[in-house]
Amino acid sequence: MIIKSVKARKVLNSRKQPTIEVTVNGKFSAAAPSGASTGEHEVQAYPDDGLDYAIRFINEYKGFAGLSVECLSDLEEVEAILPVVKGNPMIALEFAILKAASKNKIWKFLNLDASKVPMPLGNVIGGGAHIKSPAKPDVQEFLLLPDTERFKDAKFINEHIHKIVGKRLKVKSLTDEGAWAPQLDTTTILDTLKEIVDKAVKETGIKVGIGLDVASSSFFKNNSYEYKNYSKDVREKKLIPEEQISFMAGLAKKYSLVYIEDPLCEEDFEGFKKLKSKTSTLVCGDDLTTTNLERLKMAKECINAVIIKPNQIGSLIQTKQAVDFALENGITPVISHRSGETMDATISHLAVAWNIPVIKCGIHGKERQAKLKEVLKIEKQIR
Ligand code: 2PG
Ligand code: MG
Repeated sequence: MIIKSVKARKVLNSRKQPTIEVTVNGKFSAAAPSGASTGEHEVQAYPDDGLDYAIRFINEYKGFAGLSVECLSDLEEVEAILPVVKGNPMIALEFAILKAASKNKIWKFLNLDASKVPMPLGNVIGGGAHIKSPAKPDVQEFLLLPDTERFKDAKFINEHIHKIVGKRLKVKSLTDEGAWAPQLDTTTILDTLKEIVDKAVKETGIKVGIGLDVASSSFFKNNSYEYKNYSKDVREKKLIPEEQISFMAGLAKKYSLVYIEDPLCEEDFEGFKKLKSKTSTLVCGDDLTTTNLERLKMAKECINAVIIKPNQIGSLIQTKQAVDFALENGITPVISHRSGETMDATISHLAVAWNIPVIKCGIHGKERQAKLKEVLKIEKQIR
């Protein structure tokens, strides 16, 4: 595919915040998502001069026309010309180029032999940085991870449990990612969720486990984890790192958690390692690793799963390197949406093309459904 034209413009994401959309060759468009609980080590989302500058730069740049893109590594040339618009603009641009090069079949363009679709890790209840209520849960996300043969069944069970949880908790408000936002503490939520999940598994015969994204850096202050909604009886509680590790290991055991993301703060590699040795659940880095190969290398012995968010590193080439490193080292890569999302479903294609076994993309809301439905569509093309 030869690039003929590239146009950028401002659009709104699911949080109604401005983001960048790039269109290549007139009809292949992609937009970048953005996070609320961003890691310290993520690349800057926009250049110092801001989103408008990045849009102007892309629109005025004359060097795209004539570039040929036949495989992923051809994007190296694009990344080399545009170091000034790293972060979100680069990701929107690279996604749009891949769409144009593949005529919207990115998975096939990147990997003709792809044969597996990922399992959806879906957010059913949330708190933390994703809502504003005072009595919100400290933990940012309570997640569901099915284990099924067909994606259809996995999508179904997540949506089924999401509906039951809404009715049971009698909440109307949702987090940015379409998860229920009750005013409850972590263990009360886990008690209820476990009961609902166990019943649903029994009734449907579909396997699904509970996970957490603790996003603990957001409440780690002065060397302790400052809970504001610790348990039914104790509101405020400070845990030092050793206590946080025991608390997390205890939750993993009591609720048979299958996945814990960012249980410790983003600098505590040793803490992750200790927790990993105490539990058989997936211990996942997100703010810890920020899709950065160097940090992933540092975390190699400390985690057995890693979040992959292309806009954390602002380069698809480097994103792929992180995925490959994870796969080669027995670390489960989990490709992920951001809390501020768009209708773009490129991550669904990357999951399939790059053999990523899990996609974290929410359950409820049109931006989350767009990604789930895209996986369903790809599953039909593969089988
Ligand atoms: C996370 C993400 C997505 P954000 O922490 O994993 O769920 O949140 O996009 O706000 O960083
Ligand atoms: Mg996270």
